[in-house]
Amino acid sequence: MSPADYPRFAVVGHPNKGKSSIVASLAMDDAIAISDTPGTTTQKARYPLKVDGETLYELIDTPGFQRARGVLAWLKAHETDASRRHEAVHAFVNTHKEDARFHDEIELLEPIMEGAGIIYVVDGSKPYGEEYEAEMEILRWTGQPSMALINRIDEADYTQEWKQALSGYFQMIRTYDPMHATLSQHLKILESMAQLREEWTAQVKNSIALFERYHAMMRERSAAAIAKLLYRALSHVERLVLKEGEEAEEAKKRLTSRYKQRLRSFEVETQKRIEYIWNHQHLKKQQENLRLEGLDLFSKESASVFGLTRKELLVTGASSGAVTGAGIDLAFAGHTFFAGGIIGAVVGGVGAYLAFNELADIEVLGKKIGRRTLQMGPMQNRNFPYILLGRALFHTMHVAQLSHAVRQSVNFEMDENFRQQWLTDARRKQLEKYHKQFRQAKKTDEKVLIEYEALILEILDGLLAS
Ligand SMILES: Nc1nc2c(ncn2[C@@H]2O[C@H](COP(=O)(O)OP(=O)(O)O)[C@@H](O)[C@H]2O)c(=O)[nH]1
Ligand SMILES: [Mg+2]
Repeated sequence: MSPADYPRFAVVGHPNKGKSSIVASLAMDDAIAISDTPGTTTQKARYPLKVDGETLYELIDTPGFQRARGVLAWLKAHETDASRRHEAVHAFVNTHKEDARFHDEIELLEPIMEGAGIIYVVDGSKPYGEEYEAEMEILRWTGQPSMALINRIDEADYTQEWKQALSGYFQMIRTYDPMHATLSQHLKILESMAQLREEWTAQVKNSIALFERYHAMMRERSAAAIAKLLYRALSHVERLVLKEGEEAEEAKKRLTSRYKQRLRSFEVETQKRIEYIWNHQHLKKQQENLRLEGLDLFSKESASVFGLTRKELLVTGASSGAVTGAGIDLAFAGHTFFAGGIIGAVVGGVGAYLAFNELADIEVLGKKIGRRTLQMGPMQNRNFPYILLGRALFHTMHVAQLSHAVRQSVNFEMDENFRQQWLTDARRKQLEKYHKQFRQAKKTDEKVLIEYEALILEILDGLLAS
């Protein structure tokens, strides 16, 4: 596909006015170099927006003007005819390609002369000054469609002053804050870009529709990732084979630490995936770890988390003959233990019914049956899913709304009131139906997971719309 097949827009202006930030925001690319140091962008860089392999439009980040007055003086000296100003700029670019003094001007003028529309960026928190006039004049000489974006970097507001100054030079003037722009503000700028040239209108408008679809897809993928996290974390079973002579208490500690680590790693993986979905691969964040300390994983509720595996007991029971079978039957008097079914309730009580040391003493065919495997999970704590889900929703909501121009570390500390924002009693009831299945350690039906995903998406969409 030749570059002329899609609209292109060169983002230009003075150094350090947020050009790269605007490109990062509109291209949804968090890898673009943004810095307090003027002159960070030294080469033009093209950022095509591709959806399903099709380029909808391209944004071109450029270095800032350095010698606008020098360029304008040259242009005026070489102007032959006011109607041929475009050609004068062409001549300037052609004759200065190798001239290091005008490197930045060439970088930014070249794409414009090749047909790109102009997006001129100014800082609306700084007063207008004459030094901008030469830049605007040069851009006017190119004759290309043009729009000015007023970006207020600081508190002060000179927007009105700027609007007046810009109005003589640009077809359109808009305000845009790349650090906080919402999806709808982003789409509004695209609407304006679509109006710049008739030939571009259909394609850029089409990109708006595709963009909305793309956004919906990102929300869906996020919901799927969150659903998978909850399923994995709730159904996860961690097993540990006891070492010869190892105390159960010690093993229990090891197992607990492994189990917790695993749950945390599920969360970390999911967050990475969500950040990837929203093109925030380079995100730096401050965030508290998933806290599992207060959860009492060995509470009565979580009776099944600690004990021998069901299979192991079944094997033992079936093969051990009278002595052990009778012994264990005795120990679990009255429970239909080997028939299965209530294993969770019983195993949690193993310690009580039969101390681990006693269990270790029972031998079958020369092998000790006790103290061999400990098991933790599936998660029985009833509050845990809501903690994990709350954290995932909070994280996703913020990543989805985070500007791609942000380079500093983002604080993801969850505020106390967040739970009230999404977890009503009715929601909890809906969710609990699934969480209950996930913690039953049986393989959950794909259909159930899809239903659960849809429920998570509904919650996420609600949060993103509010
Ligand atoms: N607070 C704030 N900072 C901004 C905004 N736009 C840009 N910046 C900061 O201004 C500096 C220069 O931005 P950059 O995009 O690199 O400007 P460029 O030189 O025009 O490409 C960076 O430190 C940005 O983080 C804004 O809207 N608000
Ligand atoms: Mg830059």
